[in-house]
Amino acid sequence: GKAASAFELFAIDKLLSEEERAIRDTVRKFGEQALRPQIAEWFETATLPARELARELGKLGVLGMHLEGYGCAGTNAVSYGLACLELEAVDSGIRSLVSVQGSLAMYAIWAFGSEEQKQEWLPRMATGEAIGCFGLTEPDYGSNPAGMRTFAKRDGGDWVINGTKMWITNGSIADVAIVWARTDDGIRGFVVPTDTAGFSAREIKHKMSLRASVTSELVLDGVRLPASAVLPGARGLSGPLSCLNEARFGIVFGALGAAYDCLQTATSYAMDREVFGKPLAAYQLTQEKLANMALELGKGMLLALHLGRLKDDHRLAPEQISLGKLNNVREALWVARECRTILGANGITLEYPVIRHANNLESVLTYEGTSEIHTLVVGKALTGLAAFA
Ligand code: TGC
Ligand code: FAD
Repeated sequence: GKAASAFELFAIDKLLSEEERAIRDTVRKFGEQALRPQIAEWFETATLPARELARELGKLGVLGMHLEGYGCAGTNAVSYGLACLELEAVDSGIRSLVSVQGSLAMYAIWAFGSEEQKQEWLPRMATGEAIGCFGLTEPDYGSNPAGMRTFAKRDGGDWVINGTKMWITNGSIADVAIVWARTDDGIRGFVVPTDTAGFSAREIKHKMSLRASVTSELVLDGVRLPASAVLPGARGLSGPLSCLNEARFGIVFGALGAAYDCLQTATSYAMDREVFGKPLAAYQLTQEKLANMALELGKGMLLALHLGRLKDDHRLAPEQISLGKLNNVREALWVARECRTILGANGITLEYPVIRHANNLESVLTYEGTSEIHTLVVGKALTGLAAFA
């Protein structure tokens, strides 16, 4: 018989424009040719060639692709989501590089920066010549960034920043860090060139997840910046949280890419693998797994596309992004683990992408707001009662 993929079964292509499909196919081809052959090695050795990759991704046009002007492509939100899905089908670490660059660092400057800051950084970040990172989380304040300790004080016309940021993607390879700090005037964002005296970054080693991604600790020890370094348009926690909305949106699609890659792998494995005299895919228990996974993938994609259409219509609310991030990452992780069982012992090796995706998705479940935090955002939307504290 003929085998269809989960997305084919749901006729997902019917919901995409010709341009959206073309962008998706271009990113998919890049992923298959330039990334997939090397990804397992980058993961195993924890050596992502991020600088070269950033330039290639810049050439591909995906860095800040959903932003307008300053060398950015200005695509719609759905296209950006599809690009995230294709990149994460290779590895969540690659999608992280693109998310942090485009949705966090570039978006912060694009949405809240001065004209000067935009001109200085955005065109070079769009080509991947300059790499950005986004420092919100601290060692003692992850889910609750309102408690941050990093402080920026005025000194004449200057700002002087002291503090530590933790778990910062691209931190030790970045040319520019967007650093969020408490001031006498509430939380503000700063554009910090990483060669500024007093700034240092240390790569975090021994990760068992997102190994094909650079994660770092940032130390700001008396970092002195001119008045022009502050992001003029961002005041209070809504500044960084608005950037998170962008990156979380990309993850709603991205996580499905990792799950899709697992399901494709497990399906073809089950058709080839013979157990007790016939293909594993011909057993009802296996088909039940495949059917339930295809359902979650298809439903997740319908949700992602619905949220994408709302976003393109400027009607997407943060709590709706939480619905998508919570559901799609949770289900993607479940799919990855279920696929792992289909591969048996082969499921635990890097010969197949499944355990790599499963391990990566543990980080995706935690970053950009943990599943518990998104549950509480949804709970607040349903009841009007905040249960965070
Ligand atoms: P709360 O008092 O509710 O709000 C404070 C201010 O923020 C506004 N706001 C938002 N604005 C825009 N978008 C949102 N999603 C917003 N949520 C809230 C709110 O209106 C208010 O504005 P104003 O003007 O009245 O001051 O805030 P809270 O302190 O109770 O916190 C709420 C909570 C827990 C949901 C929030 O703190 C949160 O989302 N925590 C999770 C932190 C998080 O996600 N960190 C991620 C760090 S970056 C990262 O992980 C990158 S990984 C990237 C990769 O590699 O892909
Ligand atoms: P905590 O906040 O200490 O949470 C621990 C546990 O407590 C979690 O299960 C959490 O859900 C739960 N919890 C917390 N509050 C509540 C509550 N009110 N009710 C019930 N349960 C609760 N951050 C950045 O700023 N920039 C980056 O680029 C970045 N990249 C990252 C890359 C990786 C690979 C990882 C793993 C993390 C990254 N982060 C980044 C940090 C990430 O955003 C935080 O890890 C995340 O927000 C959770 O914070 P935490 O680890 O301090 O956990």
